[in-house]
Order: sequence, then structure tokens, then C-alpha cells
Amino acid sequence: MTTSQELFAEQGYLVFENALEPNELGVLRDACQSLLDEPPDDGGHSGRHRIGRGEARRFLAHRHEEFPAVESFLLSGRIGGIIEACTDSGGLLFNEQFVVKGAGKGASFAWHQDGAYVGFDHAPYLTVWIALDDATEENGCVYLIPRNLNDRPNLDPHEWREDDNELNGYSGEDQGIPMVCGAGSIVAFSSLTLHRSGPNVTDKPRRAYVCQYSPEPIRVPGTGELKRFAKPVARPRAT
Ligand SMILES: O=C(O)CCC(=O)C(=O)O
Repeated sequence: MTTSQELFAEQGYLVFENALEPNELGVLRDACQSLLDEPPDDGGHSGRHRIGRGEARRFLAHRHEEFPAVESFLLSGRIGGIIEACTDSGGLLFNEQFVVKGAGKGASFAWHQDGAYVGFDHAPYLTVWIALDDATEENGCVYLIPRNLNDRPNLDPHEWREDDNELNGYSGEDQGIPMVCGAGSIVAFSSLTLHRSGPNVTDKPRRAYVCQYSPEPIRVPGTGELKRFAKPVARPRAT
């Protein structure tokens, strides 16, 4: 029988429907709302970290330490269980951000592998994408192209699109598999798995929380400086 880790390696992702308890979803939604109350920016950085598009596509990043309940969740056994279902190489919290597409004008996000945004060689990591609202094709759900990580354990070439504030790593015909799922569901995928998300044409925002877990601290070559975070996650709890 195929194990969940083998399936993850064969297709590059796993879906966990209704993985969160209502209180966990509430904690994430509340923190997201606090951050949304701030004026939007474009990411505040130069180059490949300037990926915001005002109200159309907001990335509210690296603020979990201001929300103790969010930090507890990020390092919880709930997340430990997701990581263990996907890989036996463990996980350290590396990065986190809310991604919000504005009502009626939410921007799409181009095909990319998350690892392409890191900018230097690093061990592949796990992205845990959490739906804070029901995710549909109308409100900008994520689309994935399955990838066998055993056969293709590499980053593909990406180009920076100046007008759209994003990298693009795929220009073929494949539209990908829509990850339509309910609020509180998780799509876990490798930093090597190509994904995109569509525009939000509904009259409500589409909120998601993206947290990422690396098997080892990710350090800038040369300086050895830690990139973002490297916080250990608790042992698994049943999802
Ligand atoms: O939530 C989305 O629309 C996609 C986010 C994404 O692809 C990412 O943060 O890498």
C-alpha cells in the first residue's frame, strides 16, 4: 500500500479537507483581519519580494510573533501531523504570510515554485496553504501541476514580470488542478511544485494563510545569516 509520504513524493502535494478546528480557523482569521486593517503595501522590498498588488493581492508577512495564538498554531502538533504525513525529514517554521485577494478585483498569481523566490540554493521545503475562506475557481483558488519529486527534484527557470510583481516559471498549456476546498482545509505542497492562483471575481475577499517548513535552517550563503525563521514544530497530533 502507498503511504502518504510516498504519495506526496509522487505527486508533490496532499490535500487535507477540514483539517482545522473552528477555534484554530478563528485565531487565523482574527490575526488576518488585524493586519488587513493596516494600509496595503507592495511587500516593501525590492526585487522578488515585491509581490503585493495593493488591495488586489495582499501579502501580510512575518508578523506571527505579534499574535501568540497564531505562533502556537504554527508550531503545534496539528502542523506536526501535516508535515509528518508529507515527509519524514521534519520541519522548522521558515516563513509565513497571509495572502488576501480583494473582493471583485483580486489579482491572479503566476505559475511558480516557491523555492524560486528564495534566490539561492537551499533544501526543498514544505508549503502548508490553509484556506481561511472556501476556496473556489471564482475567488482565486490555487492550481497545482502534480510533480514527481523523485524524478524532478529541481527548480525550473523563472522570469521576473515587472508589471505584475511576480515570477513566472511556466508558460505551457496545462491549467493545473484546481484546489477547490472548504475553509479550514489544507493543501500541502513542495517548494518544487508548480502552482498558481486565479483572480477573485466574487464580491468577497479570498483569504489564505501560507506557512512554510524547512528540513533545516535556511541560511544565506556567504554570511550564514538565517533567512526568516527556524522554529521547531511539536510532535504530530491527529488531524
Ligand atoms: O494564495 C494564493 O493565492 C497563492 C499564494 C502562493 O502561491 C504563494 O504564497 O506562494
